[in-house]
Amino acid sequence: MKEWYDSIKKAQSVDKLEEIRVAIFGKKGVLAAEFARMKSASDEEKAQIAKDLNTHKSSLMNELTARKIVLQTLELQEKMQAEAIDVSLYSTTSQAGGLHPVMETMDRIVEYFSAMNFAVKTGNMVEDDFNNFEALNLPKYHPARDMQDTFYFKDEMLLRTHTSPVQIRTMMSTKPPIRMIAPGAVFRRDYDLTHTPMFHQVEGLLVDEEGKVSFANLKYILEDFLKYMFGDVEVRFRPSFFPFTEPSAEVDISCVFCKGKGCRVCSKTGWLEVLGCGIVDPNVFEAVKYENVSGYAFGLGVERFAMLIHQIGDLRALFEGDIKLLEQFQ
Ligand code: 2NM
Repeated sequence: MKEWYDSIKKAQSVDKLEEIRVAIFGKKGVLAAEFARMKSASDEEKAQIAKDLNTHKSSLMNELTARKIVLQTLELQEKMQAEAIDVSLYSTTSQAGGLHPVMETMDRIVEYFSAMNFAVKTGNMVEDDFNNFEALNLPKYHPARDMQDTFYFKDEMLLRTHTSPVQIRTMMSTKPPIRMIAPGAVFRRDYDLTHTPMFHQVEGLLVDEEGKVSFANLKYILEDFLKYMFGDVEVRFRPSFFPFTEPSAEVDISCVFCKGKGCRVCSKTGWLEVLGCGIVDPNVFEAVKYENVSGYAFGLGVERFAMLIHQIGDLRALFEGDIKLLEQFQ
């Protein structure tokens, strides 16, 4: 009998164990054979043999059951290990690309103004002093130039600090009326938690005959635009200053995070600054040799819009190219 106990202990699979079970307990198994042999024994012997055989029968059954549980557990573990899937791994199937949230936001802004009949114009990122500063009522040594930390090349060439040179070049080469926006990358020597040396702007310009363009016109379109971008928000205009517009205003929306109640993002004010705008300064029209015209202009930072729309708290997330972030914007 000992060999049968050993064979149970040594069985390495549930299948093998089943073979052993049949060999012991089956109709043609060893136990049946032993019980059959018993018939030829004497009566006293029979009782003893039957008792021994029954003891072995039940302990062999116990051994089998115990071993079966061990083997089943092991086999399940092996199967699970073999079939385990690392859900954080990328599949080998092709991955669809998607627009970066900054570009998606820029497209949406462009879409609004295109629908309002604004032409979309682009220009060069490398500009000259005249188009980036001088024509925008920012003469040399003007203190406002300190506000623009500029990347300079030699010969008064520079990386544009805003997209306004596109407006200047458009006015220099086209007769009024003008209705345009200039989306694109701009550059400033600024790098901290809330500033990157390259970011994106959309600026707009509308010029028509003198007296035809009012601050009310500007206010109307920007309010409509901001509701298109952010949904049901409050909009307010605050007096401000830009060298190229007079009067000038900064535009706030009620905080999209706390609905104006006051939170960390809006510094408890309930308002978020999103735009700058104003009536184009006569000095700008003089620089581009426009006469008897009036106009409005505005400018905004696209990264800031994207962050507010998608509730992205950290500007750097937009520049790190982290696939796991970008995948969420397909
Ligand atoms: C802003 C705010 C206010 C602006 C002015 C002009 C131009 F070329 F017509 F003079 N372009 N963009 C402007 C005005 C930009 O950005 C915050």
